[in-house]
Amino acid sequence: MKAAEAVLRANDRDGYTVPAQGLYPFQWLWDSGFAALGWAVLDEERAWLELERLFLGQWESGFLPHIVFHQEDSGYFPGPEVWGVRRDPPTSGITQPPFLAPVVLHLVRRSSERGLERARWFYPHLLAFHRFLHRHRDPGGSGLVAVLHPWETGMDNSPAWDLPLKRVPRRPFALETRRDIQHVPQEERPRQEDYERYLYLVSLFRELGYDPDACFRESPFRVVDVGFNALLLFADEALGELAWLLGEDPAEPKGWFQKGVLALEALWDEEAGLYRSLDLHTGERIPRDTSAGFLPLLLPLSSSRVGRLVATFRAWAGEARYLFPSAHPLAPYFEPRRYWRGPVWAPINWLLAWGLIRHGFLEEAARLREDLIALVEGSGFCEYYHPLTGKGLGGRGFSWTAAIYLAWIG
Ligand code: 9WN
Repeated sequence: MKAAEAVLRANDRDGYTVPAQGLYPFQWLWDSGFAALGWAVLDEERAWLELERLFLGQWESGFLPHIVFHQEDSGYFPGPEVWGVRRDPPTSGITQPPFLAPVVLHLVRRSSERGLERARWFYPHLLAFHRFLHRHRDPGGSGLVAVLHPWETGMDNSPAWDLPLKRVPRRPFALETRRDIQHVPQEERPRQEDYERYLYLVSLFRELGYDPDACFRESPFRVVDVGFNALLLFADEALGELAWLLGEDPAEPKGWFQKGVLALEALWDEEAGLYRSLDLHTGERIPRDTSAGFLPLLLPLSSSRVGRLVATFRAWAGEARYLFPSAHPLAPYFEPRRYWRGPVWAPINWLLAWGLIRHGFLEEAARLREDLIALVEGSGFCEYYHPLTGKGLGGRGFSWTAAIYLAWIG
């Protein structure tokens, strides 16, 4: 507990938490949601502050960027000069999984009347962000939203993006420009080819002035990510509950939630026994099995659907020493050391456990918790872990791993 606290305190930058010193020296959207869960165990006030700092980066349109560059630091690429977003503080121009309303609700539930007062400030800001996503990322009103960049999914080099990324041209740049591989071995990071495509998309959105509708129209990468959508719908549900607690009208978030939960069924793949993401350029589900496909467990599902999903979960569990691998452990694209292509990630364990508990699968949820605790106690607070050996990978002294550990044992 003390060691986890020390990680969060070392990564604290006067009110916001950097994911890891050196590797990620700014504030990231979904990382801050998880960091707040850890801060809540230590210092409730600090948890609220984390989220307030994040909203300093919110745009007038309601859009919430995935990075807020609160201070200068040349240790990360691409930095603010590449994004070219002229704001104070500067930000990136893409978003990340909107995992914030459930965190606010969690903080309200843990705290007293005062928590509800804090939530009152967040409500319109969260509503504006969700409205942005439902309007500009789902212009046809399907109920599900699109992501336009693999970084928006938070699972950057997931095998699920291999096929849709092929449509994205490469924007060659020198390997030395990258900072990540100065901090972490290259075999644990996305490949250079992927980075060149990531950078192409950034320059395209910049040229389009980050106009949301133009970006949606023009992006060669347009995907309905099952993970992003499960988290958005989970957050819509939480937003509806917050509205109710605050005496606001919950109709809008409730409407998004109900429509989205029905629409999500289009992502179910009966043969795989798992949800899969949809490539909007082809209209086809992407034939890759990743941990994101289990995130709909966070939502109300029929018991037969949950039963099948849990059977798939157990099959994966039989193939990995440590849960939960980010890609199918028997698939040809499984790479147990490379980032989102196999390793175990603390926040995903936590989200999956939350979903399993919702549906009464307490044993599976307990295994996710025990495995994460064993990984941390064996290898320290790493960014991710090898699912077969338990070796720690990626950045060290990692905030979300420490925060989830605290939330679980605190
Ligand atoms: C790009 C900060 C972030 C996480 C993402 C993770 C990684 C960034 C990168 O680090 O992405 O946003 O440069 O690799 O994939 O989930 O939020 O921890």
